[in-house]
Amino acid sequence: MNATCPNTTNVSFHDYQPELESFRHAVLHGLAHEHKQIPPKFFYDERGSQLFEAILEQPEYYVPHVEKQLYRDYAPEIATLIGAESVLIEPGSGSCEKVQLLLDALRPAAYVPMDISGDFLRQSSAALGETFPWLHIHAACLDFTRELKLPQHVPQGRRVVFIPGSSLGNFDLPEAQHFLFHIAQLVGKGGGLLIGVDRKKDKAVLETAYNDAAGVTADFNLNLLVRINNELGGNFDLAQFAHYACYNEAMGRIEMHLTSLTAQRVQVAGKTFSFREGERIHTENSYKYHPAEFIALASAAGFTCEQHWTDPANLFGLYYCTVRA
Ligand code: AVI
Repeated sequence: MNATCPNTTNVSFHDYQPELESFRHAVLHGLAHEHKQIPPKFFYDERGSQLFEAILEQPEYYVPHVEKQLYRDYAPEIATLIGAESVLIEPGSGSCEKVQLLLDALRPAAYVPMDISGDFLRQSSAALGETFPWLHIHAACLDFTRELKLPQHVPQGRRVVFIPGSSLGNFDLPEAQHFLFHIAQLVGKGGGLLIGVDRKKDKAVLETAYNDAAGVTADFNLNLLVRINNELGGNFDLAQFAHYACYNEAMGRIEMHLTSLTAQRVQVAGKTFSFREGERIHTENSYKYHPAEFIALASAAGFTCEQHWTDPANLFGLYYCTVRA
């Protein structure tokens, strides 16, 4: 279904009606597992999205500040590498905030934001279309982890996928490999990938970033239980669970969990789940990559790294890769 957003003629909206994985199914299945787990995509209800925006403002969570500075510093160089009149594609575009730091330098022929949340995508694309009236926006509402396709009538030009925010880190390694492979297929030979990926670093810096002093990341994590209580008739007592985030050095990832502070039983959707004291629900992994590790991962998916940039403290990596001929 195609429609043009009401107030902006430079924005078209394409709804591929993504199937939403049932929260109920994921929770009942995940809590019945020997190692209790709930996928991180369920963090993002309205309150969860607001809390995530607040995480981005926390001084300890260096990712957005450092990454944005890289775009400010290197936008002209990035634009020279990508070339004019490209088609810039952003899976999981959210608020379309970071791309705005590149658009004036890049002047793409079209921008294709993709998001699973139709309402959010409509709002952010319309706002972007007003700020950049010259930009042709073809918004696609889809689940990019299941299908990665471009709307019809997207102009010709080098296709470049843009993935900021280290979102790749939330995929396990085989999923990350798979995702990069699909991106290579979408952009084709000579097509590009501009991607921000968080780097491995001192454990204390990483753990501080996911345990901010204001407790916003803790609230974000615990909000999952609030969601279960509200949407699935759960009776989690939030005072009996605690946010836990640690760096698993062997796996190269930050892990987030919710720890049961006592032995207890909890009801969800009419089913009972028992927790031992100290038992955890695993809620998120955030993988970190040394530049050589990311470059090898991208290479296995068919990409050559043309250029990479980092900040003076080597916290974050930004990579521009192209698909090998
Ligand atoms: C969305 N994603 C890249 C964030 C991360 O760092 O893995 C999610 C996040 N979780 C806690 N803080 C931020």
